[in-house]
Amino acid sequence: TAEVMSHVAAHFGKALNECREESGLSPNILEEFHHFWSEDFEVVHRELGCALICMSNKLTLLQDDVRMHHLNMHDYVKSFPKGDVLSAKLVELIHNCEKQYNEIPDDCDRVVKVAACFKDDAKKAGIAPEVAMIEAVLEQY
Ligand code: BOM
Repeated sequence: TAEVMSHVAAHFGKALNECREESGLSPNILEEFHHFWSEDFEVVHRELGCALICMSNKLTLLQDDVRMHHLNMHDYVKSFPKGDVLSAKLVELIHNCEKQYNEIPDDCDRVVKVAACFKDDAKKAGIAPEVAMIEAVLEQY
C-alpha cells in the first residue's frame, strides 16, 4: 500500500546524504529524496541513477551485477510496519522494470530508467506514496 511505501521511502531517502558527493546529484535536480515521488519530478538524470546505486548499496539491496538483491529487498521492506503486505509486490514491480532495461550497459543510466519505470508502475498499482505522506513519517527515521 501507499502508506507502507511512504515508510520505506522515508527510510531509504535518508541514505541520500551519504551519497550526494559521490553521485554528483545536485540539490538543484533533487533537493530532498522524497520529492522523487512528486508528480512534477521527472526521473531522468543519470546522477540520480548513480545516487540510487550508492543508496541501495549502503542498505545491501543490490547484487554484484548492480541488479536488485531479491531476498535482501524483500526483508528490507518487510522490516517496516505492515511491510509484509508490500514486499512481494515491490520486488515484482522492480524486477519487471529491470527486465525491460537489461540491455543498457551503463549502470547509472540503466538504474534511472528502472526507477522511472518503477515510479510509473507503482502509481498504476496504487502503491505510490504522496510526498505529504512521506513527510509525515520522516521524523520516525
Ligand atoms: O536495478 C537496480 C534496482 C534499483 C532499485 C532502486 C529503485 C528505487 C526507486 C526509487 C524510490 C524508492 C523509494 C522507495 C523504495 C525503496 C526501494
